[in-house]
Amino acid sequence: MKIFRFVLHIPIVFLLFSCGEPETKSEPVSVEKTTAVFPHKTPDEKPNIPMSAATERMFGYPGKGIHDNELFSQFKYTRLKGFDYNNGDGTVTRRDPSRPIKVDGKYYIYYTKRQTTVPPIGARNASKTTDEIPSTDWDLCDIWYATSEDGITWEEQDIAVARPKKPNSGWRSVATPDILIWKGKYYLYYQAFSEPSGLRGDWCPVSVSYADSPDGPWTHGASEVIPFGKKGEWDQDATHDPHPIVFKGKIYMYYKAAFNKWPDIRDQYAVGHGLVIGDDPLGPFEKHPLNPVMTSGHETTYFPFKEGVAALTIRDGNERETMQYSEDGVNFRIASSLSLTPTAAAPYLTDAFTNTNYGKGFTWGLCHFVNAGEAGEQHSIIARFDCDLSLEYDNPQVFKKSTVWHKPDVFFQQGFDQEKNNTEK
Ligand code: AAL
Repeated sequence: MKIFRFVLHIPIVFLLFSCGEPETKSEPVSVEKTTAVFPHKTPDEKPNIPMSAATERMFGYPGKGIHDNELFSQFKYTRLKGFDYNNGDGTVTRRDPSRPIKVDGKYYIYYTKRQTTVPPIGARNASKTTDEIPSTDWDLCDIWYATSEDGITWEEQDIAVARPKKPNSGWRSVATPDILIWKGKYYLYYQAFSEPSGLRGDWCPVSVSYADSPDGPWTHGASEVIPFGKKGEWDQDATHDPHPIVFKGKIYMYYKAAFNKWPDIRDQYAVGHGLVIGDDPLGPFEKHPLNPVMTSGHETTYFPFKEGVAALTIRDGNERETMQYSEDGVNFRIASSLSLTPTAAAPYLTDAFTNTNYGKGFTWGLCHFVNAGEAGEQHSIIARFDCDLSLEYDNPQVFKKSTVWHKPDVFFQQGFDQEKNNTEK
């Protein structure tokens, strides 16, 4: 480690004046004072000098600044072609895409699709739903799939996993799928609702279906593959966003649970991510004793990165809008702070399931926008994002800039009703 020591020779001249006395000039006294000031050129390694907490932290990130931080990127968005949304009237939604996989030169994605006669009436009105009227945007859904040659123009294929017959788990809705490739077979994990979302909360277990081909047919493999927590535990009634990767020869499946929420303390809503580990895709999976392993974020986005696992942590919690990294897939630390992050990000990864010991990251993926409708949040669309979170790609001019300037309108859209809020602050 380089040691930076700056010895300042400070010549201090004492001028003595005394009234009435003949003016005398003292000899200049040279006082040698040893001090250390942070240098103008950022050192490659942490200097051995006293530093403030913020300066110390500078040396804990994967780069000295965002320009050389492989876990920092801006995000650029592109509308997808090929999906019809019935003129945005709220009766068709596509959301929560799986990570794309590439098989025989074609990308495949799986996603939640709702096609209902009316838009959702909201979680709070869940008791008023029928077999035709959805509560939330992800109520009364099936899992569909689409393929693409370029990741921009998609061709919707068919239902991959349909709602099973009542009373099987998922009869009300199947949603929020993600994929695993394990020993040549394909596994889809998804939320299986047996009641309208919102009735007791966003209550659902996770099911898995498997197939020999990405085109299916899919066979139901198991229900409740991620065990709920016991009553009183953080994940007592929600296991959302199942998100498997292969790490250290095992299936590491991250999932989300919202706690502090229904029915009584909604306003203190918190999100945690847990980890279950297994070596059979149909289970059993064992919960990590340190769960939740992440206490910010929303939908799960985890990927093998270098020797460890990185996570894109959006939306909720004190550490929202950050990229995080851990050597062990369990103990995450902030690697960078982000803006305009993709919601429900599903990156295209070439090494999510290869048991790599040096993850490479990604340059694009899919995400969703939940407020695509003109009049509110009645339907979602899937979109594409591009970024530079890959060890094999560098485009600092586009992706490593610290600021993206938005037009004033973007800010004014977040209006503040001065009258309604009675401006006295
Ligand atoms: C999301 C996900 C889960 C929730 C709902 C649908 O985007 O976190 O899937 O249940 O919202």
